[in-house]
Formats: sequence, structure tokens, C-alpha cells
Amino acid sequence: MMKKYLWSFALSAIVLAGCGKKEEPVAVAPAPVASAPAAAAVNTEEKVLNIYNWADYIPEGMIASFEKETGIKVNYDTFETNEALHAKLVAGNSGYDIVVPGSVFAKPQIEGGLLQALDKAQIKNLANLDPAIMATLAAKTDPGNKHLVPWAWGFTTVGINKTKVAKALGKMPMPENAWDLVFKPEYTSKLKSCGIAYLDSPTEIIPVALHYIGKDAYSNDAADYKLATEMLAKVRKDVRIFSSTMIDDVASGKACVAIGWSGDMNIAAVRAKENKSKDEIEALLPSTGALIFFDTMAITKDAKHPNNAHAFIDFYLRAENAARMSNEMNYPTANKAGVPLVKPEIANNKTIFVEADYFAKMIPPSSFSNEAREAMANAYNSFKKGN
Ligand code: SPD
Repeated sequence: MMKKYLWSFALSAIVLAGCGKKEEPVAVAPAPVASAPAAAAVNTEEKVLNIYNWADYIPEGMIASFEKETGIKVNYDTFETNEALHAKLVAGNSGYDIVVPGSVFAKPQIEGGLLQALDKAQIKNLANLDPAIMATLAAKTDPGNKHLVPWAWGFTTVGINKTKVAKALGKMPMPENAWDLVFKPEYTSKLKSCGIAYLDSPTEIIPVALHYIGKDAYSNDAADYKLATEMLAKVRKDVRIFSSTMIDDVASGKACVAIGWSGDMNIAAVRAKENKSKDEIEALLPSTGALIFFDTMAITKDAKHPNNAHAFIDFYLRAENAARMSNEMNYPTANKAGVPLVKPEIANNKTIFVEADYFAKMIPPSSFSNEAREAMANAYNSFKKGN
């Protein structure tokens, strides 16, 4: 068990060192105030909750359990990219109460007043969260942990259909750095025959391309995006799919190598087996590191059902629900109380709960200015068009 938590301490050390701060315990739940007992607040909201989350991120039956227990009817929609969620929030009146942005986008959303501060008194299970992860979020994204509660974390990496890749590469050995499979023409020219897929999102692809060429993955400098797209242009003709359905593209064999998210690649492996495929699919751990992400629950500024939203957040933060997410969705939970309930085959999968020495190599998330995101989108769209 000790070993399992090493990564988490490693993370807070890395991030806090970068901020020039000493690690301090983070109060994730307010201390009870000694006063006359208050009457329990009555929730008079209509029994509805509108949630907008990433696709393939919630265990089967979890919404139904919440509905049964609370009588609150949940409308649950999904999105595929941070850009899609962000556009809805910026437009306003999204109708959603809970959204789940990646922390890279959550920061500008907090700064832009698109998310409301949580009422921590309504979320007693905040105490279940890993203080090291909360410290990381406080230092980099959400000062005081006022707005965000982690849903899960993971990393952007290379996923492969081992069987198909071995066949396409023939005598050529696998590279030491797995990013070569998607960015180096010697490899892409061979792998295009079995399908190379990239996530269809500027803020997913440009950061990994920047990292590959030795730049800061979270550079806000448009000149760096030009260098990244110059590198990408060399492999453009070999990329078959810009995917919004990556799990199925990899599981079905449409793509043999992908830039995707760690948990999704593990889900693709499970799905391929369910589909009776003999091909072996796996998430790789590139030698130069993969890009960590945190996906975070937040309540929209104009939420119509904030009390129901707090009730759902508290429900999700129960240790057993957090563990269910890891067990079924293949993403590590930030819920420390839930970790002991994670099945051994998930807890010991090094591409889900990575080991401390690999964790130390990974790139922690940061964020981009609005101008940088726009420049990145332009650079990415020209790359896609082959300009
Ligand atoms: N199937 C759920 C995928 C969640 C991915 N979130 C990634 C955010 C990374 N920038």
C-alpha cells in the first residue's frame, strides 16, 4: 500500500517545488464550528440535476443508484473534448449544473467566473480526497480548493494494438521512446498501413508535440506552436483518423496506434477482448514521460440545481463510488479512502496507477491563456488541413 501512494507524494513535491512553496497540509473540509445545532437545511430545489461529463467515464448504474437514493432525476450528457465543454460554458446558459473540465481548462473557467465556489459544508466526503492531489490543484489551478473536486486523473500517452503494430513494423524494433511511433516519419510511414489516430483536439495534440520536440508542453508562445506543427507536418500524411471515438477506433482495429488517454486505452483493451479480438492492446509509458491530467467536477455559475449538485458530488466522493470508477473505467481515483477498495488487477496495472519512478518522469498539467489557446487552435487546424 505504501508504494501505491509514493506517486502522490512525488507529485505534490514536484508541483510545490515548482511554485517555491513548502508542502503544507491542505484543509479539504472546514472544521466544525461550535455553536447551537442548526436545523438541517431543507433542499427545496426541483428534483433534477443536469450533468455534463466526458464520455466513458462513469460506472454503469452509478446514476441510477443516485436517483434511487435521492429521488433526483439526472440528465447526463457527454462530451469528447475540453474545447466542446469550454465553448458551452463561455456561451452561457448551458443548462448544466455539474461539469467536469480538465484542470488545464478549469483554471481559466474559474478566473472567468464560469464556475461557482463550492459550499464545502454540503460535501462531508471531501475529507476522503488525497491531500497531495488537492495541494497540487490548489497550487496550480484552484487556490484554496474553492471550486474543484477531482473526478479522476490519468495521462495522455501512446496506445497500441501490439499485434498489428508488430506486423506493420516487421523487422524494425519498437522505439525506445513510444512517442516516436506517432511523431517520427520512419515509424509513421510503416504504421500508416494499420492506422494512426490522434485525439481531435488542439489542446491534446499540440502539448504532446511540444513535449516531443523538447519544448515546454504548456508553452504559451505561438512561436513554439509553429515549431510543433513543423514537426507534425512531416507525419501529417500518415495520420488516418482525428478521433472523437478513440476507444472504439482502437478496440475495433480501425487504428493500431493512437495518441489517447491512459484509461481509454485500457478500456479499448477490455472492449477488444469482449469483441473476441485476439489482438493485444496496451497503453505505453513513453521513456520521456507522458502528460498527466486531472479532470475535475465543478458547479456552473448559473446552475439551477446547486444543492442537488452538491449532493451528487458528495455521493461520488464516497470511497466505494470512487473505487467503482477506477475498477470500471480504468482511471486512478484521487480519493485516498477509495484506493484500498480498488481491485488488485487495477491497482497493480502500471498503466493505470503508475509506479513512483515513472510518475516522477511525467509532465504535470499547467494551463494556457485565451490567446494561446486560440493560436494553438489555428496552428492545429492548419496542420489538420495539411497547410
Ligand atoms: N473517457 C474519459 C476520458 C477523459 C479524458 N480527459 C482528458 C483530459 C485531458 N486533457
